[in-house]
Amino acid sequence: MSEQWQTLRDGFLPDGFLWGASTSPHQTEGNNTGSDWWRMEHRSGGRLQLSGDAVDSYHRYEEDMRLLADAGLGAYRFGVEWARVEPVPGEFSRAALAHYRRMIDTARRLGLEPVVTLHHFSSPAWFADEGGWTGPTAVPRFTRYVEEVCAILGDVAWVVTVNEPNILALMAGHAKAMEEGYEVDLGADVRMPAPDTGIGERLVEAHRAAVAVVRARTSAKVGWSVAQQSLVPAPGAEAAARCTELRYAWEDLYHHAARDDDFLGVQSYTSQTVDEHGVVPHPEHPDNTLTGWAYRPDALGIALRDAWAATEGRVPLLVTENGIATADDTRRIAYTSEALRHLYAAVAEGVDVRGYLHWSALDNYEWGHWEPTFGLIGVDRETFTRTPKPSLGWLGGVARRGGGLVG
Ligand code: IFM
Repeated sequence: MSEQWQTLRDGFLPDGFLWGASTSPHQTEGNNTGSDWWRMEHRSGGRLQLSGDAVDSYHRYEEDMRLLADAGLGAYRFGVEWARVEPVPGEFSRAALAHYRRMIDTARRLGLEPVVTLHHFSSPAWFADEGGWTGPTAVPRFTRYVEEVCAILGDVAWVVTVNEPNILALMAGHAKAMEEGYEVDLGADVRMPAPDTGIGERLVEAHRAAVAVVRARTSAKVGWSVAQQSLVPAPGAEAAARCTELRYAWEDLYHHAARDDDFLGVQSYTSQTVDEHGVVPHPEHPDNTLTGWAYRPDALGIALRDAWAATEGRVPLLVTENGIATADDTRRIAYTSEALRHLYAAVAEGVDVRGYLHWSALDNYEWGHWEPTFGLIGVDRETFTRTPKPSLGWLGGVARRGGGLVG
């Protein structure tokens, strides 16, 4: 790809383009003891590593934010943890809400635009006991929680209702299958079944209810964020037909539901081929990342174009996650600069992209595992000392140059 993006022309990216990084509560806060994920970790018989203290961001969020701001970034995406806000059905914790309000205020004071996620994979354990996303109370329970959180979101500009509803649908499907006694293998080397569209439709219902509440009670732009698969058909009509079918279950169901939203969050890591049998597992390759995914920085360009087409070019896109699990920070910089080149190429074609939030601000708990490290900042899990990696300074420099890739 050409070097034309090293210095960007003024006005190439929209005014107010957000440059930042993302986290989620369960992966960083620590001791999320009331959540379904905490319980699942402890019941997994060692299959899942424990989140424990995570990286103690519940107490150290100011330090995390300051590192991002000092590096030159201007936005921080973080989440509100439902299990803390509503520890018992119908009982809301004023102290937990005040905590998240302090996070919003701290971000603003440090010059970071807060992007707030209302649900990022984890739910209260009691919600799981009521049947979770497939149970009868899912939509009213979630809506009620969102109403309470809106009390602290009045001046927040960006709200994500549900993080990766397509992966949440997949997880809810797996949880149901496990309850019914089936073995579930989530490895990168297996042919994954597509998310259950019935569960997806339930999540669409919850999202729509949440959007209505957020719009009625705040001035925020509201949307949700989809885990883009960047599926590409293998040659042949059968593979093309299968790809269209799978694209619906994996992402278009969620894109179509976003057509009237204020923005759509795009989350991209890799791309996969679809053949007539389904999504082809990532082939073994020395370049594969620590999550076993193929090294595909070009996936971001595919993801942005797919999301733009599926929302009929009428919903602005915000990259709410993009990154790589690697222990080699030089690789993180290489991956991210290549991904940004693909983002710029999509913008040059007319795709409306409003920001880039890297996953992740910190090395954190990768849903059952600690080994895949996505962070711009390393964390010593004994002392919780934060060590910024060169990639943090590099991305901050890109932000300061308005997207220019070279200093
Ligand atoms: O860590 C996750 C995040 O919680 C959701 N999107 C993908 C990331 C990397 O797997």
